[in-house]
Amino acid sequence: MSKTILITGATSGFGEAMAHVFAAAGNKLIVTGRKESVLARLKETLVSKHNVTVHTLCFDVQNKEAVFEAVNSIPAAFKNIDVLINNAGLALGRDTFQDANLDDWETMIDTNVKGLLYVSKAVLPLLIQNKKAHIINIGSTAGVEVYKEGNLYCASKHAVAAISKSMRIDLLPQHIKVTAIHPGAAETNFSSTRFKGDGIKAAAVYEGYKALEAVDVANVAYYVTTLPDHVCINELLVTCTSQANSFYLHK
Ligand code: NDP
Ligand code: 8X3
Repeated sequence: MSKTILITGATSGFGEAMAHVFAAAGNKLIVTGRKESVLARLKETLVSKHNVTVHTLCFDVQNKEAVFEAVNSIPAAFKNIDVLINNAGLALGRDTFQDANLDDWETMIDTNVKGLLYVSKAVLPLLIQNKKAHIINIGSTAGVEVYKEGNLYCASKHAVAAISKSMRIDLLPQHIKVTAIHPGAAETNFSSTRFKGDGIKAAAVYEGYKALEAVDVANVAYYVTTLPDHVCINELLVTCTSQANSFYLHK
């Protein structure tokens, strides 16, 4: 049966791949991001390829007012949201605690933690009305183990793991499933953003092994939404076969 899926950070990487996977299965989509023209192109592609209904919402998850305004503007035909995917996020820098940049830390907290909270709070009344909704939070292996020079990114993803656990407890009476997906290294724009456009450093992250692709994570996100109403996958740690955890990557 067709569901309505709201995806944050749909302009690239996992979010874009999720939009394609959920659309291919005939779902109705609300795709969100910061880049209006990219969202418009994505909508055009999804509609023409999969013949689905798509609504776009352009906002920065760091901006509380913009988040609530955007969610309040969702047309009636899209308001029965079945699945919220909190995917928008980023790492900035790979520095020791003593060298890391405070602005980078603040952007990661504002995006990965506060942004996820704002979007969840704004969408929650619609999820509660739905009566059998599902929240999927994209964490990371960095939210399971802290690695060298990962300081604030790891902390922000540990927060995503903790928030997911807390949501799952508090939302039990509302019958809302909460799944935290923790991917390992995946080849997207993630490293280019982390290294601020340094393509050599970004490419080096994925050299010598076959990393996850965005579509792998999208397929996992889709899978967790296909289970019976009474079955909830609480957490999933997903790495490529060459990676065991944050520390062991066979190149
Ligand atoms: P990408 O950089 O390819 O995609 C990130 C998406 O998040 C983009 O659409 C980006 O939009 C959006 N985004 C970032 N900041 C904001 C913001 N303030 N407001 C709205 N949208 C925003 O990376 P991934 O697809 O890899 O990352 C998706 C999620 O997966 C992130 O939460 C990341 O931490 C997590 N992750 C990634 C892993 C990896 O190895 N790739 C592994 C584990 C987790 P814009 O283009 O405007 O910046
Ligand atoms: C992204 C994976 O290992 O760079 O969350 O933290 S890692």
